[in-house]
Amino acid sequence: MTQAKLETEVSKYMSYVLRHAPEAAGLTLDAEGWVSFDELEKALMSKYDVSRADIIEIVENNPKKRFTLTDNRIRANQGHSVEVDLALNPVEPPAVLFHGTSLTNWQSIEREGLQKMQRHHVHLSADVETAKIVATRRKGEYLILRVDAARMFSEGHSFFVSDNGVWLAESVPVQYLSPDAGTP
Ligand code: HQG
Repeated sequence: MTQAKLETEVSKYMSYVLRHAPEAAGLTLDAEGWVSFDELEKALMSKYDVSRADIIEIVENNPKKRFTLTDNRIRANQGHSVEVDLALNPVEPPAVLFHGTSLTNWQSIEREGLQKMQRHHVHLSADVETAKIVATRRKGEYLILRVDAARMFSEGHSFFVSDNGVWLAESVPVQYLSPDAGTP
């Protein structure tokens, strides 16, 4: 395996462990999702041929900055399904946010709005390109939704932003959604 391939595999495993299944690596997250970096390092080294320097590089070079490593602790910045409280403060969002999904979800989204499903929040992005990347990772035709975040915020809904710039909301009721013009 090339070094680049190995780093991608380790990074994916880190997302899996830190977001969804810490017990798979014998780890326990604290209430805010942090785990000792030494313990994570031990778990990764028992599974992969990586050094501490490699792991630090994976964290630093991660294209979406998925992890924060500080004070010898590490956590995933967003995307959890396990119970954690990231202790994010509500903030005013940009006027418009985007969500990319698959077109087949539209009937159900039209009925019940965007729901957080297995995660803690609905994930939104400030730019349409990111939404398109998320959408095209799914099978079939994609759909980009535009969220009227300004109106949603002014009508009392809270927004949060993760340390790596993903916008988060509890849900997005359908009256704030419209298909983006760029959608096929
Ligand atoms: C859909 C990646 C039917 C929703 C990305 C999505 C993101 C509904 C799916 C992050 C629905 C949930 C999250 C409804 C929502 N009816 N379908 N009422 N409400 N959905 O994976 O946003 O690379 O939990 O549209 O960049 O796709 O992992 O969310 O298609 O930030 O760091 O239900 O994952 O980040 O899927 O992706 P997900 P997502 P990472």
